[in-house]
Amino acid sequence: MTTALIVIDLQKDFCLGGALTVPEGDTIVQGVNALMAEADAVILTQDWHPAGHSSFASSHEGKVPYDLIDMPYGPQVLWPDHCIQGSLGAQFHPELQADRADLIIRKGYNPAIDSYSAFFENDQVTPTGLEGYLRTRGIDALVMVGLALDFCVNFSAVDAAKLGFDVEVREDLCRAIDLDGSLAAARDGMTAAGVQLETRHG
Ligand code: VGL
Ligand code: ZN
Repeated sequence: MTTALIVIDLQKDFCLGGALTVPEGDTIVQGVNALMAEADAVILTQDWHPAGHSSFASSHEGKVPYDLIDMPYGPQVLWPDHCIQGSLGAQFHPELQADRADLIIRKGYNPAIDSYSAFFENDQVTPTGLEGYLRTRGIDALVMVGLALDFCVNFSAVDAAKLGFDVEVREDLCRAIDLDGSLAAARDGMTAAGVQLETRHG
């Protein structure tokens, strides 16, 4: 098998002091760097929203972060403004060895649709192009790490499994937001989709 390491959204805004801090997000960086050495390919995803993005609570009158709204494509959690294109918060964690990446895939750039998954926007049909990249490189197995386990890692892993890739999520190299039981639901959904949840220490 040819294996790609997919590092999801290891960006400043999801780490300590960021706009949408994932608890302990910083603590996975060194372990992720170490895994890069073992992979046939290294791919980073980068959450990359235009200002005023429809997933921001600030774009909806009377709404606050973590409210849930109905979008034309389904329910959507509203977030604090985060990962705005070109902003400091959208940059990768400074200790992440981003220079090791073969590909950086950006997502969430469509003002009207959020994109948790590295493969499809939240309408679940608009592709990001990552599937074609992986297939044309002959990559058939994916190891996923990053932030947040219950949102972007979850959606990316489930989509990848549905597309037929062999998918392992290294839970020890992920951290979760855990909103209203989202972590337990994500674990169940990933397992049901055939994603292998792995934890390794040391
Ligand atoms: C993410 C919420 C909003 C993530 C991105 O990377 O999990 N979560 N945008
Ligand atoms: Zn986002």
